[in-house]
Amino acid sequence: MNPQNRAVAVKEMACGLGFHSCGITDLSPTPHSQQLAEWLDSGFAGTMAYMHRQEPQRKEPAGIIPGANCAVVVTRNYHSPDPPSNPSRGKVAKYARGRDYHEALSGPLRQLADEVARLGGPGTIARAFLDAGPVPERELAQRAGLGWIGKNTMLIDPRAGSFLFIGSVLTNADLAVDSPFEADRCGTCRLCLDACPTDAFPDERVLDSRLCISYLTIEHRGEISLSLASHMENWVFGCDICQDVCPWNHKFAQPAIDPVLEHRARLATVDLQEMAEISDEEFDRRYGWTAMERPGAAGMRRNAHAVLSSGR
Ligand code: B12
Ligand code: SF4
Ligand code: SF4
Repeated sequence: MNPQNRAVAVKEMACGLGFHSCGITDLSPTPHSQQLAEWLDSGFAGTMAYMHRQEPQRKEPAGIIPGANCAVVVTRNYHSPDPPSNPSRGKVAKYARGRDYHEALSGPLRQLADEVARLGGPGTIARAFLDAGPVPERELAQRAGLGWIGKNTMLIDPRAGSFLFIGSVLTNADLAVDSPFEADRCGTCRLCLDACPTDAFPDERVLDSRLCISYLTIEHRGEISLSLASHMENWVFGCDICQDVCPWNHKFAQPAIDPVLEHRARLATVDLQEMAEISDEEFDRRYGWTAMERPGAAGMRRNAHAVLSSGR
């Protein structure tokens, strides 16, 4: 099989495994390493120390897996319709309304990696990644032709919007690469920048995590200051505002009907009072299988308290 046919076979497999799109790129150094360095130097990673540790590999992704020189990048739709808003309930970001995505997508991604290894022949390296590890996922997705980086920093697919997970398989298989997605389809729009309730965008395509509700409710340890809590707009886990306002999502995002992600409508919101008082055992029983396990019971009690005490 030649590299073109091999790439077609990989993409067919990705489609059969339920991925929305698949593109292939090489692992040459990122042309945006300066943006990453400036972001880290400005302190915009907050307490996410791993982002500093991973800097060299994110800038030179060929160093992630010795021998791998190519990335098969896939996206998976996780869009989920929002229930009517209710002031007594806290909002959960769309990506977390089902089984923890790291776990849910590890099976299909491993199957894709196995197929890449099979097509590459004996001695082929093929390692799957999703969100964990030093892979500059949005950067590689853009280079693999899957979409552009919006002013809200999200990868946006012109046919599906931005409610997409990004996964990748790093490999040394000989695969034909795709052209990057060069266009910037944001134009003069700046709806996301203006809608952010905490003013977390110091500039277009630059996010100060320390001000982002997603960071505060998921990654941050310790209390959430009252000045930020008062802008949380009932989000208790993650935040979708800068995507919800995006015209590309209004026009093209479709609810994911994906048995692998196991979305449940009841997980879209939580009772704030109940969450503020939930026991560790009850939390594990109800939410232990979801991405809310990352902040855990203590983190989610803190988030609910922050929203309740903010005088919404
Ligand atoms: C750290 C992190 C966060 C942090 C910081 C986010 C940020 N914008 O940097 C916090 C906790 C705030 C966060 C929040 C969310 N995250 Co997050 N996060 C990550 C993680 C682990 C690293 C991101 C990163 O490298 N940040 C550093 C900055 C400097 O990098 P960057 O914004 O990605 O920019 C790079 C490129 O875009 C490029 N670049 C910069 N400017 C330009 C300009 C052009 C023209 C081009 C082409 C490229 C380019 O250079 C940069 C350096 O490589 C990735 C997974 C991964 N392994 O990469 C997930 C990831 C980005 N997160 C994801 C998601 C889903 C979210 C949330 C939507 C979750 C939620 N609902 O609450 C929010 C979205 C908030 C937002 N607007 O970004 C998805 C995004 C999928 C997509 N369609 O883009 C990822 C890819 C995880 C995954 N595998 O699916 N996240
Ligand atoms: S996720 Fe929410 S808080 Fe974070 S940048 Fe987007 S709108 Fe602002
Ligand atoms: S809201 Fe507008 S500026 Fe922001 S990402 Fe979408 S199209 Fe781009």
